[in-house]
Amino acid sequence: MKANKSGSEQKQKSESIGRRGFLALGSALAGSAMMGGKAAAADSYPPKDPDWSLMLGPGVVDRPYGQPSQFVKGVIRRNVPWLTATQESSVSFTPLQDQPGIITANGLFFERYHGGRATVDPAQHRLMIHGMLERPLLLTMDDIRRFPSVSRIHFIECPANGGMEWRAAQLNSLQFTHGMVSCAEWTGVKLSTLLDEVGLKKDAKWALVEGADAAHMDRSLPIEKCLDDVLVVYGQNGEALRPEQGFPLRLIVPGWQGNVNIKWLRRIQIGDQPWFTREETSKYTELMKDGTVRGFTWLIYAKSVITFPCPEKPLKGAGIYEIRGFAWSGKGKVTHVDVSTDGGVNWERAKLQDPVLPKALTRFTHEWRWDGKPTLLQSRCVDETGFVQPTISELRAVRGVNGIYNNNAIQTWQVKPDGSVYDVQLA
Ligand SMILES: Nc1nc2c(c(=O)[nH]1)N[C@H]1C(S)=C(S)[C@@H](COP(=O)(O)O)O[C@H]1N2
Ligand SMILES: [Mo]
Repeated sequence: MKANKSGSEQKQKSESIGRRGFLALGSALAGSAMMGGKAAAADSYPPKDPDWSLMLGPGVVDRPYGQPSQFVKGVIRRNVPWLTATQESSVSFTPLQDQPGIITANGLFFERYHGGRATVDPAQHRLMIHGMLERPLLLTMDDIRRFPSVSRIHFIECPANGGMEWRAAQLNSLQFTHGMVSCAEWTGVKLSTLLDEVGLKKDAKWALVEGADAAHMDRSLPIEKCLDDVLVVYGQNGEALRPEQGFPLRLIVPGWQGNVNIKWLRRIQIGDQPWFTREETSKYTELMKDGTVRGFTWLIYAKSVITFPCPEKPLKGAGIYEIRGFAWSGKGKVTHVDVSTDGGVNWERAKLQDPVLPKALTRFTHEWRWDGKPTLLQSRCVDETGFVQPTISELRAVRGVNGIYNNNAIQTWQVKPDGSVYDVQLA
């Protein structure tokens, strides 16, 4: 890049200059690798033929079920050992720092169990629909597959995502601060289709949905939501639902807290009032600043996070980078994401990458020239209802710090001169 361009000219042409800058960086890195300790590896660089191109590889069905490359190690779900007393009532986190697109690989989808991962035989599994309706039903998996089907891409986020960061930044890791969100393409039946089949009675206002795991996890859902976009799914990203996600059948409640997305779904009871189950009294309520408790806080509000750079993915020297991240909202589509490279003083509009889908992870990118100085990176999501992702101070002013759930605060990553990145909070 020429050094003698005026500031305004550089700004106008930042797109094209940026692109050339990226390329220059690429060749510089290759050059330094050749001169460094990796000289031997240069024997395999083009135009020479590397060893692996001089012999046949394993043939088809060498691995009847595919796996990631043996060189992709460490891209795995992880847990925080001190967080829970047992592994059966616990959570593992998605490595968002290594997720390139909006779909989470099935093997990396975060897990949240209240009673461990149930092993359910699909031939023995039944879904019972009963209560205030005309025709109660006991459905087999074959029955469920005969109904008209739909496929939708939606995130699931546990509202405890970020719950360890209410008082202070304490986990120096994107995987642990944000990895309780994942996104998949789900295939199954609209719950409204099933409810149409059973015929709701006039006073039907609520549904109790219950799982077949040891926790028998159950939640009350308002009938309006059930008739809107709730799905009963058996397919996940091109294959059967994974056991971790509730094989053979789970509920998807788009944009609502993870815990209402009941896995190993076995029962739907229709009634005229909520059940006030353990999960909506003792659990999944929020202790507010004034000592009152909020319940039935179902919605996931607008949220975003920068996934590159992040603590797991530091910067390698000053230069041009593409800041990358995900944004999502339980209210609908993400309309824009702003990025700040100076701790929230100035904001620039990031690019949203297709597809931009309602209640799905949405990818954003932003070109940035890092001057090598310490700085603070942030992203801020705005959804189609105009809701703006808040700062942690704004959230604390309303909710205090007693709660665990629904921390959708703007994340701040501190970049140090050596390129390392830290989880911090601004006062
Ligand atoms: N039956 C049953 N359903 C359940 C749970 C459970 O423990 N049992 N956990 C809930 C919680 S708290 C969350 S956040 C989501 C997590 O879904 P995932 O494990 O597929 O990521 O499932 C929900 N559905
Ligand atoms: Mo959850």
